[in-house]
Amino acid sequence: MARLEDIFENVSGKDLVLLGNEAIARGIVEAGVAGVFTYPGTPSSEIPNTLHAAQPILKKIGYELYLEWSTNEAVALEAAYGFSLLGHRSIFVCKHVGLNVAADPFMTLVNAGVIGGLVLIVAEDPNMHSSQNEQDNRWYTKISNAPMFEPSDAREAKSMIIDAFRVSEKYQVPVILRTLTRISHSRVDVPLDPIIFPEFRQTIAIEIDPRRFVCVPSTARQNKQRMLQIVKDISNYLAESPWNRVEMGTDHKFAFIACGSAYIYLKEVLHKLGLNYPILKLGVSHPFPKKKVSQFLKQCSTSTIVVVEEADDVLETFVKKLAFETGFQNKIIGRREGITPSYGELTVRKLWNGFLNGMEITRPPEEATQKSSEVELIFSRPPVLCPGCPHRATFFALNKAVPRRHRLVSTDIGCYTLGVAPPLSAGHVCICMGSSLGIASGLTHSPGLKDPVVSIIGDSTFWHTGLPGLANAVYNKSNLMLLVVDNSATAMTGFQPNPSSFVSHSSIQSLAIEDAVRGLGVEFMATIDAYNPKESIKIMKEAINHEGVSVIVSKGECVIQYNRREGLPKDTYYIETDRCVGCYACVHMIACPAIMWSDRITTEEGKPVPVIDQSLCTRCGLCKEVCPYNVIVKRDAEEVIGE
Ligand SMILES: Cc1ncc(C[n+]2csc(CCOP(=O)(O)OP(=O)(O)O)c2C)c(N)n1
Repeated sequence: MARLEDIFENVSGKDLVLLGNEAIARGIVEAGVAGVFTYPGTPSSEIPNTLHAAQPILKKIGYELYLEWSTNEAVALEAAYGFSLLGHRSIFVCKHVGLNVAADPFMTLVNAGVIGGLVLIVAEDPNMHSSQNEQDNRWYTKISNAPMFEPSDAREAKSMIIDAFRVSEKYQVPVILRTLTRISHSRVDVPLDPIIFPEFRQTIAIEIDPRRFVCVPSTARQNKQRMLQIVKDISNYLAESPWNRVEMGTDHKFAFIACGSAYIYLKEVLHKLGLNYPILKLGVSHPFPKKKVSQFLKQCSTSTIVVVEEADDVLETFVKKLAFETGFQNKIIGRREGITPSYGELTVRKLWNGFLNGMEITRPPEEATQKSSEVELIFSRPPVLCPGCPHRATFFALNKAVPRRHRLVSTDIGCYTLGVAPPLSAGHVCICMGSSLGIASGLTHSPGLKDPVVSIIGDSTFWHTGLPGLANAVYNKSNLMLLVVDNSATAMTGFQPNPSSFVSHSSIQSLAIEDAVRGLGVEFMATIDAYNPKESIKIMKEAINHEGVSVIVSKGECVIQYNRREGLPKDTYYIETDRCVGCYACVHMIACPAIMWSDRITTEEGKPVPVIDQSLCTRCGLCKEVCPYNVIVKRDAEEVIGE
């Protein structure tokens, strides 16, 4: 792993092995970006995380970088836009669904255009390793007209950033750079280029012309025309872009058009099969490089054209449309012929199989087939709440206060979504960030509702898109109980701060969720300690019986964040196995991963006894609260581990 000092060293010509997102972070600095605006989301989070950690190093070499974790992606994009209006280069970073949140400002600001360069780095997650959906954001280029760069690997991603800014500034449009999980999360050898120091331009010379930037209908009409002209101009400019290049081949039965990481997989499969066909590799996919593609189609007049891309059949659609318009008669194959999968992540193996099926290529020698199946060795490991997670304690109390069978729970996106699994079973519905309150509110007004409605939201999600839902519930007199599970972190994506986390990334005073709740006119509001279930159960029972919106803020810091800062508590918890009767309440009620079966000890009746794995236990003590026979006791950790 490269050290931050090395990643941001003010040198060029040196090679470093970098994580894709580290390379992108370096590329941002090489492009002289002055402002970074983001809301975290896998697989993009390490880009701002790396830059944030590097801020002191950058400061030492005289590079001033403003970085903020905004409350949500729409706000982040708007802030990045505002920052760039004074002529500075700014970057917006999000995961693919983040662009949905930011879509409203995005769609209009593309037409109004930018002054300083503005690049949107949007990271997609095919196969939904850490996401609620799979979506191909290349469609956004079609509906917005924004140009898009599509790197194949981290090296290209880094180099494309500076070019994306050149296009953005030359044509005064925001530009998207599309990355994918495998680009962001794999390590490659990356050459460092010189760092450009942000020029803080004279703000006086910049004119923010209301006739362009205040998007009332008359302005919007002009802006749309402006944008359409820009698309034409960019198409001409990009026709010669070195990012769209042809690699000639020796065989001509097939010819390939590929983009993104699919290009890398294509190269590997061709290599393994010992094939050598021409490839048109597209690095700037929008505006669709018509001239380049029609030239290629002409050159490959005897070939079947194979389109290889990850996610949807976007490129294939455009190539087929162009072929129709230009009268190109040869076969064009891709998704429909099973070359690439219709959902999930593209892999070398899937492409390999696609070739064998869709292109009728003869089965390769045994050795090569074995190599292509290596990827299958990855185990599937479903995520669970960590040992000691405060959300587990809150859901345990909820189950005691409002029985599972007699409630409807609208949950939200964060670590707490994992509480949906039994035995906690804290969730019936979850769609996207911030949706818990809107859905809960709708449920309460739906005729025939019999059970009380509970909504669950995390602290980061509360600020992200929870507030409008809460205002709506209060205003429309919904009868629901909201549990804000406040762990003082945006934990699921790696502990980025949010407005109410007390571990702030700046000297800014954090905001209180309770103040916001009170400000919205909620009549029943209480704060509980997540690790004090007795008190929590009592308050939850009162809240659920309250007519109208009741809000409980359940506070318990994320145990990983806490233990990293403070270390493990001195005392741990221990099951006195000789007194255990084998009721399994600790197992069945909280399902803590640190509690496991002993392979040696049994009760008098011969039932296996649970034990606490001290290497996993974070010493939260919830199991002690749960045990009806008081056989779980607090003891000095050193003594227990020494036994
Ligand atoms: C629109 C959108 N942006 C970002 C994400 C990524 N994301 C998933 S969970 C999460 C963090 C939620 O934090 P919080 O609500 O505090 O819950 P915690 O994980 O701390 O329990 C984020 C940012 C997403 N799924 N959707």
